Amino acid sequence: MKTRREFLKVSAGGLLLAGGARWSGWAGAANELPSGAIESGRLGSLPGKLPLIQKSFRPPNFETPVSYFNEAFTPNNAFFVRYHLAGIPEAIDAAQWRLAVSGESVENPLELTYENLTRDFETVEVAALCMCSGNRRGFSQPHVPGVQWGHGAIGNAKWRGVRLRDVLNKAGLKKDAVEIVLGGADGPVLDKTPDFVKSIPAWKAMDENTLVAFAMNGEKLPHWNGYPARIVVPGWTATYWMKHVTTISAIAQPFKGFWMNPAYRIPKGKFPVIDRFVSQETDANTPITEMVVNSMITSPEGGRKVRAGEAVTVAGVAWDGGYGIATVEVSLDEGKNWQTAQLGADLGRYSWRQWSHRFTPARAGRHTVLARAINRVGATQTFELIFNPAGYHNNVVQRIEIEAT
Ligand SMILES: Nc1nc2c(c(=O)[nH]1)N[C@H]1C(S)=C(S)[C@@H](COP(=O)(O)O)O[C@H]1N2
Ligand SMILES: [Mo]
Repeated sequence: MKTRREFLKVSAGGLLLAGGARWSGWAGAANELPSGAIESGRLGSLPGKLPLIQKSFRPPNFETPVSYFNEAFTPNNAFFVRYHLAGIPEAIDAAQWRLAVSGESVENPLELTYENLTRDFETVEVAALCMCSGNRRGFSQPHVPGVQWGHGAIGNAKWRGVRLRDVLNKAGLKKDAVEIVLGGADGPVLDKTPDFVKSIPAWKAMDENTLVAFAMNGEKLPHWNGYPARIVVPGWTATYWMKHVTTISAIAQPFKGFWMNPAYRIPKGKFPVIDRFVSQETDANTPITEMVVNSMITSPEGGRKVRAGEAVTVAGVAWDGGYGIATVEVSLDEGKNWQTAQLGADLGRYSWRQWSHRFTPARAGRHTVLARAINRVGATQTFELIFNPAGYHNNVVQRIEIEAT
């Protein structure tokens, strides 16, 4: 089998941009976050992407300006980008790419070409939200280390690919498989840095919605979102959604690696999550699994001026780990009374759900709008941050202020 270095050219600096980075200046008011955060941030761009809010350049971490979330599906060229390591192939030739399926818990190790992957299995499509575990980490109080994400380390897309289950079955998955280990084509620049390798429980890998995806919103995956193929784990935070996936390995014991432990852990019992990752649990903590119920106000932008006596539409999106959104409620009086918002089309239980609410500010002055989602298993958002050292699962109720004149 070829090593990944043989078929992937890795640029020494990690990222290679002709002529260097292109700065597009500073984000203006149009990119202000709805919570009124001071988070305007610098816009930067990656080849093939529109200007996005740049959190770091090496490795590339870019978030999507909230205005794009007024669309049900996030455009590929505005979709956020998150990498841990700077050794990212500058381009991958799908004809040279191989996906190795191996491990002690498969009967027949396989190596798939791009053609095998796209032609030898049934193709399916799932609408699913891809959200970084650390989305909104920048709002953590006290501050915690890590990429200081605002609201934009999230995006909704239609993922097309094949079921990971079908690929594993083709390799003859054995009953003793406990975890499926996923590796990608990017790697560390320094030998000391642990390679980004993740595992998921065998049961989640065998879920019919877990995919090896090769298309996103009807197009090939953008390079920065995992071309030519990535893992899609609907309902679970994106840390498991391995990009440029090259290895899938089934093992009969828990996988030990830095990115599974100590990284990506949450304290046990603090969050209302149902999915467990039992083989990785310790007495104190557990790997992050599904997303908690959450929502975001996407328009109008905070601080907007409106006319007293004229109707305004507040809109946004709501999501959870796949149980489905039951209701979104809006409060115009700091949470004393709540009105039911109108829900948009149900695009599938792993997609986010759009919502909107029309109201008329009767008097001039400041109006505060709060929004909260409730899912079909009765979970809702919190008003106080549930603090945790990595800044995960921030589902604090969002608010915007509107000035009526
Ligand atoms: N190969 C590879 N896959 C990866 C990562 C990475 O660093 N390398 N980061 C993961 C994390 S933490 C996130 S949030 C998502 C981000 O997906 P995106 O860059 O397509 O938005 O990719 C996941 N898959
Ligand atoms: Mo992430």
